[in-house]
Order: sequence, then structure tokens, then C-alpha cells
Amino acid sequence: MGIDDVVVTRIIFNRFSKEFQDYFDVDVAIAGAGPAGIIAARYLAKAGKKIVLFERKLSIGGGMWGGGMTFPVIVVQKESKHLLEEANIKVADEGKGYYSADSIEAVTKLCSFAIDAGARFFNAISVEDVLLNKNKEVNGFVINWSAIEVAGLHVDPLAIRAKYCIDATGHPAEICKIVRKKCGPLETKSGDLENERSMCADIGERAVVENTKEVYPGLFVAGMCANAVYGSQRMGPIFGGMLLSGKKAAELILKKL
Ligand code: 48F
Repeated sequence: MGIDDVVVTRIIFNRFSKEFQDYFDVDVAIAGAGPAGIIAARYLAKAGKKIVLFERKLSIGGGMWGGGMTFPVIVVQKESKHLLEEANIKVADEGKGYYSADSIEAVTKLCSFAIDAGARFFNAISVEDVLLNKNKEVNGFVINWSAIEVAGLHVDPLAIRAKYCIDATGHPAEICKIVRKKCGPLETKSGDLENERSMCADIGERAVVENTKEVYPGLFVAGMCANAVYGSQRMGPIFGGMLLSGKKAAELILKKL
């Protein structure tokens, strides 16, 4: 059988158009496919909610691929190791409550774990703004191709609606920055982003879970973004807090949906 290149083009265009439309109106939209966003997507989808996750890069996984300083190993603590084990990721007991995993195995299995639960990822798409409802609550995302963003082309974006949104963009807390600038004060002490502090995993890992909350009506924070917004410590390649934060964001939203 010969292969017709235009048939290939048609299959790709038709399938993408059909599937993309299905995610214009969802229960929860997530910006950023790092560990926190992936786990949030997994637990929301598992509960039967319609979830879409937009990732700026081609690859899903954020800062998890590189382990620590590109050594492809991550560390988690006892309280969170079950979140890796649930995804069938091999976890080594390093003693004293520390566990390690291969970072590549962790990213790939967490990702398929979320997809198998029903979460939908779209890569190479950046969230560049939020959509507001008439009450000026966050009610979706404004998106554009990352290639348009990188090229600096003046092309208007499109919008998708979501009952709730999660900023899981990691250290830069990009969606919260936009909301603070364009929508008004955040639910922080100062109303502003209080900025991430220098490394102390002992404080940061606990804080990232505590700081996982609704930061503006309709918008939740998860993962490192939560510490960047609430002014808590960063941590190194210890990922338990990111996973627990993603799960907490899902649980908080499920109570509201
Ligand atoms: O940075 P990232 O992995 O965030 P996280 O889930 O985990 C943090 C850890 O990786 C690490 C750490 C562990 O102790 O501190 O840093 O909180 O993933 C964030 C993802 O969001 C994407 C970005 O490319 C990355 O994959 N992203 C950032 N801004 C946008 C975005 C945006 N505006 N639109 C879409 N994706």
C-alpha cells in the first residue's frame, strides 16, 4: 500500500481539531505539567472530572527530568512515597525516611498515570492570561502556541473556560503574576506575590502543602508556585511536597465542584 502524505496531514489536522474542541469547556484547567500539575490532573481525572493541562514545552515533566544537577534521581520522604508507588514507580529505601527514584521513570510513569485516569495534556501551548466571568472570578485560561510566544509575533490568543484553574507553573508563578497585575490583590498577607525564599527543604516541603490553596477566586496554586506566592523556602530535588501539593489542590477543588 502506498502512503499519501496528504492523508497523513488530514488525519493529524482532523483528529487534533476534533479533540481540541472537546476541551474548550472543562471542570479544571491546569497551567504547567511539572510534578504538581500532573498529580493534580491525575486525582481530578480519577474523580471523573474533565481536566485539561497546558504545557509550554514539548515535554511534560517540568523540573523532574533533571533530578538534582542533572543526576537523574529524585528523593521523596516517607509521607509521599505512596504517590510514586501508586504509579508503579520503583522506590528505593535510603533509610531514615528518605526514598529515591529514577527521575525518568518517575516522569514517564506519572504522566501515563494521569493520562490513563483521563487527564488531557496539550503541549507547546502557553497560558498567557486568564479568562474572567462577570463577577471577575478566574473562569478559564487564555492560550496561545508557545512558538508564537517565542517568535514574539502579534497574534491574538484564544480562550477556554474552566470552573477552576490551577497555577502549577513552578518557580515563576506566571499565572499569579498576571492575575496580580491585571485582576487585583491575591489572598496573601500583602496582596502581592511574596516571593520564594532561599533553600531549606525542611521548611519548604511542609510549607508547599500548607500554601496550596485558592489564591484568587477561581484560581488555586500548587507546587513550587505556592511557595513563590506565599513567600516560603525553595527546596532541591526532593519532590514529596510537590506531589502532596498537587494532590491537595485536587482535593480542595473536588470539594467545590
Ligand atoms: O517547574 P515545575 O516542575 O513545577 P512544580 O510542579 O515542581 C517544581 C520542581 O520541578 C522543582 C522543585 C522541587 O523541589 O522545586 O523545581 O511546582 O513545572 C512547571 C511547568 O510549567 C510550565 C513549565 O514549562 C514547566 O514544565 N509552564 C511555566 N509557565 C507556563 C507553563 C505557562 N505560562 N503556560 C504553560 N506552561
